[in-house]
Amino acid sequence: MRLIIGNKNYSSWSLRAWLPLRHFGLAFEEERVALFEPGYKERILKYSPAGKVPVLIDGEAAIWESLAIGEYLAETLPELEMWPLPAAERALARSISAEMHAGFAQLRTHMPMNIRASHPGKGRTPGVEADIARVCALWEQCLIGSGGPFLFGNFTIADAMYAPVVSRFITYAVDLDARLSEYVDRIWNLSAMREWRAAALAETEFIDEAEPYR
Ligand SMILES: N[C@@H](CCC(=O)N[C@@H](CS)C(=O)NCC(=O)O)C(=O)O
Repeated sequence: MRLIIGNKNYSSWSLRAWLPLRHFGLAFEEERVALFEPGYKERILKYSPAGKVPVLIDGEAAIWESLAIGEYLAETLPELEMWPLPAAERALARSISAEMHAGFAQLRTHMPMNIRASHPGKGRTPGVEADIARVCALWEQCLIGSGGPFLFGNFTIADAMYAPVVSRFITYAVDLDARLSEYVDRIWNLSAMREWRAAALAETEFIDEAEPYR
């Protein structure tokens, strides 16, 4: 498999696809396309007519959209149990993953993922506060329901979908109760997440559109 991704510092959608591949120890090559650099769009369009990253290539198949990539991995590698097994939990995991994929626009706009940066307290508009409250409520619901340590017990695609929110909560220093802050630490310190973060810190590109605060 080959995964086409963007800058590790900024590309939250790329992280959502990359994290399960690495966390579950799957063999894949990665191709990093530095977004908004000359020729970047043509490089992505070679793989996907949607022109966005991530894109997963597996033989003849090209899969784009982070959640569709997660679904493809879960379906082709069922033994890895990337979704919870009980149908009701699986439905909840898919619901919150779809909610992330389609929503939280305020959080995504005003608190963009930026692993290298530290912006405590920035971007806290009323809409962002509402998005943060919703994320916290659904994390609490899942962690209490499953008993942890991840949203559905073991690490699933749902955790991957929220990993960039974990990163945002750290960059923008969002206060959390003890249960949620333990969850944030757990995701942040996964070995796959550490690897992604180290690569992000080594990047040097500065994308103006993703940097409202410097
Ligand atoms: N809904 C898509 C979003 C993909 C997306 O917006 N990717 C951004 C990078 S994080 C991108 O490719 N931006 C470059 C562009 O829009 O030209 C997914 O889940 O994969």
